Amino acid sequence: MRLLFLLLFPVGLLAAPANIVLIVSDDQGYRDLGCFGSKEILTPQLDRLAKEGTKLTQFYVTWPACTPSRGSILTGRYPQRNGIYDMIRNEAPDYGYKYKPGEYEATFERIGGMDTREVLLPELLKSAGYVSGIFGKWDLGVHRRFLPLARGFDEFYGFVNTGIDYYTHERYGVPSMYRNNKPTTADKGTYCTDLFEREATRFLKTHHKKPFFLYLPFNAPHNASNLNPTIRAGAQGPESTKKLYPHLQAEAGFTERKFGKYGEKLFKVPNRAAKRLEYAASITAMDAAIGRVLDLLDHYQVADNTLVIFFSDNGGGGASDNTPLRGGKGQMFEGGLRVPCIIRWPGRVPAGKTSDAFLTSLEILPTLLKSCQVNPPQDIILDGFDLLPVLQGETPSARNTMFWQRRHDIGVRVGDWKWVNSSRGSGLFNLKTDIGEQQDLSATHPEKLKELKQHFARWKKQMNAAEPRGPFRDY
Ligand SMILES: [Ca+2]
Repeated sequence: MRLLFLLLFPVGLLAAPANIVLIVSDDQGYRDLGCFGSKEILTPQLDRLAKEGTKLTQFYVTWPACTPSRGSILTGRYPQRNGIYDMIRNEAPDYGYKYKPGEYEATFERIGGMDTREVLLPELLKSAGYVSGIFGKWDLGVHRRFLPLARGFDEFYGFVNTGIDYYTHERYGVPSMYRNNKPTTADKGTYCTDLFEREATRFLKTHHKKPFFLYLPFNAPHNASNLNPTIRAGAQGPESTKKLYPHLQAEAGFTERKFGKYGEKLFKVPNRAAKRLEYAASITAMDAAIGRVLDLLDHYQVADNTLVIFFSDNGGGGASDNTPLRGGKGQMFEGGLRVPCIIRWPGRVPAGKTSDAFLTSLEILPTLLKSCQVNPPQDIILDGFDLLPVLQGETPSARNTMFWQRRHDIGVRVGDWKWVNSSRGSGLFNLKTDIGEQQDLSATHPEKLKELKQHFARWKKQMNAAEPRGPFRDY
């Protein structure tokens, strides 16, 4: 019977390995998409993606800020397991210090990186004949042995550090844009979202006939990493999309304020409306770029065989809206960790549905390996599972626990219960009845609190026993 079936239908049509387009935005708020309830931010293309796919409302990342979250996406492992459990960044520019070039080269931002013993997703896909490209934010190390081409990617155009000015592509005055293994300033002055779109569409034109992995981590709507406090106070949007927000343009202006780290000096900085305007415009520009990538998948008639995943690398900061979640970027409350996520795979993932299953970015790598018909490596512990059967309604989510640690801040979710122990606030919350984490139930539910603490202790023990991985582990 099977033989007859194979004779009647070309094997390729039965189950071709999927193409992947993985789109990650940077610091986008939980509500900062039309399809996640924003009445203000214009995201027609992401809304289209949600209409054609499934929207995930309880999807978490592994860390409330950039670098470790991105490390987990590509390794499928907790930050504490793969060794990147803090930022690869220098704090000194935050305090107004400007590095001399030679001095900067020896700082952690320039020498830190994802442990080379970690196996990243594109490396696994390579064995199955995939071509992989990354266009946008790398954030996992600058030395050649850490750069995308050493980690399985075939092409790279983007910035190596954790944030840049959208136009100069500099990080606190230092050029950060690379093409493959070499720094480049060839496109200085051009809005970077346009450049990532240019490279992504070029990649698709060249490679749409092969199985491909297109990783598109935009920097939008992250703050510009500029030494000038007026610029660095927020994102940067192009004029073309700013004009779509006339109410914010009308209110945009400046205000004067001090920055503790810059001393007593008064700085003229954008007011709330001006910051929101830049932020909103940067999202809408990214949305348009995403639309052109989706159009190209249609044009090449590969959309039906392409798994498109979108989510934000962590919760929204500054000018974002994380409603109804508490807190934001950097925090252990839901606003820092729960992010908007959309998954589209025509015919495989239900269209126009919303899933409230408990899922995380640890599920991304196993899902992609399964979709690409690549066996997971046997000697590596992965922390997630294939989430497609959950979206297909075949099985409930296998995830019942999730753990977060950022320095001394801790977050634990077990079932509907969440325990937060952090410098920004603490408590035991029932997310089922209190999504905003307003009511601390630790006094009335001491047994539940004890149970969550025990879960955390077991996880911590497991992470401490994991293979030693750099650069943060104390070994
Ligand atoms: Ca981020």
